[in-house]
Amino acid sequence: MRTLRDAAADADVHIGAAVDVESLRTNTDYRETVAREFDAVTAENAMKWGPLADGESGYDFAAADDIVDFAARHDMYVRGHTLVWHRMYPEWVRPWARSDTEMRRLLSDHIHTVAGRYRGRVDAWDVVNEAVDDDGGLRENAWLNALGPEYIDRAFEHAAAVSDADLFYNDYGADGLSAKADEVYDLVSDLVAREVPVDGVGLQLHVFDDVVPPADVAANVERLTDLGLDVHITELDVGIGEAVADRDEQAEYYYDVVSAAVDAGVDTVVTWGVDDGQSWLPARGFGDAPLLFDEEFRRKPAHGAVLDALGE
Ligand code: 9MR
Repeated sequence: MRTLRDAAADADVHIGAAVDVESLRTNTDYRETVAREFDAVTAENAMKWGPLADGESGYDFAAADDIVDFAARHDMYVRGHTLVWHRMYPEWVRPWARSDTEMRRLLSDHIHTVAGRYRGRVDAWDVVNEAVDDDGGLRENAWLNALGPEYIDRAFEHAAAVSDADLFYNDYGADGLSAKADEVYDLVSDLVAREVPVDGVGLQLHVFDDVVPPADVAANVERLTDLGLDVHITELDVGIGEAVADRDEQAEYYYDVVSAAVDAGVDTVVTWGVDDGQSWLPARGFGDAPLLFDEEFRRKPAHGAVLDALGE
């Protein structure tokens, strides 16, 4: 039976999933599904600073290494997620108790350590994640407080110094045409104009309260690629509930949005999880069964829809 990865190879794009390291280690169905169907992975949590360095005793790369090794064994493209984020950094960072100079050094050390370790093994990094505030402007966070807006430049420069991966800015709510999408566009245009080493933009595309019109996604992708940037869909999921009513409508939307994105120039599409049994969306009350496989790892209509979208 034709797999997503077969279709992606023919279309010369990558199709990926965010993976959970425990499931990869312990669940055979999960592991076999990922290896068979996808040719790209993102660590759903294992490469975030918190999970990498929770204790005071330094970094523990066991989980992240397992994912990268799995990807290498199965000849997969790896998206690293994420170096700089306002959430999920270790408690010991304690930004409020540090000088601006210490924060500057921490940012540099962290990026050198992690992006440096995976040089040659991670193909794309989400260097900065979710830096734009939902109400406009840059989001208030520890890095903005300590370094000002230039923390974004520094993050990309540090990553470029130690990594040969493509370097991405990644955000949510900036997928189609919206005020926030305009802010992200302005942010990355400015980075490009100032020759900050950014290579791409990740559009997360979590869909749950309202569908994002596929034509708007295409228009946004086109204006970003016109800047010379690569565009990935990085965290696709479509919750059943408010946005789509059932599995058939869900499949239809997956088809429309993946076709539109790929036609507009997206070369990597990653779903935020593998099976409906494990997804952040239902857990947060944001819609049900959002992925391509059900909790028994059976293919859903959405799987066929993505297969068709890639096949054209
Ligand atoms: O899916 C992730 C969930 O397991 C974590 O608890 C959460 C907090 O770290 O992050 C979720 O992933 C987020 C991603 O890293 C960034 N974009 C939004 C994703 C969903 O919240």
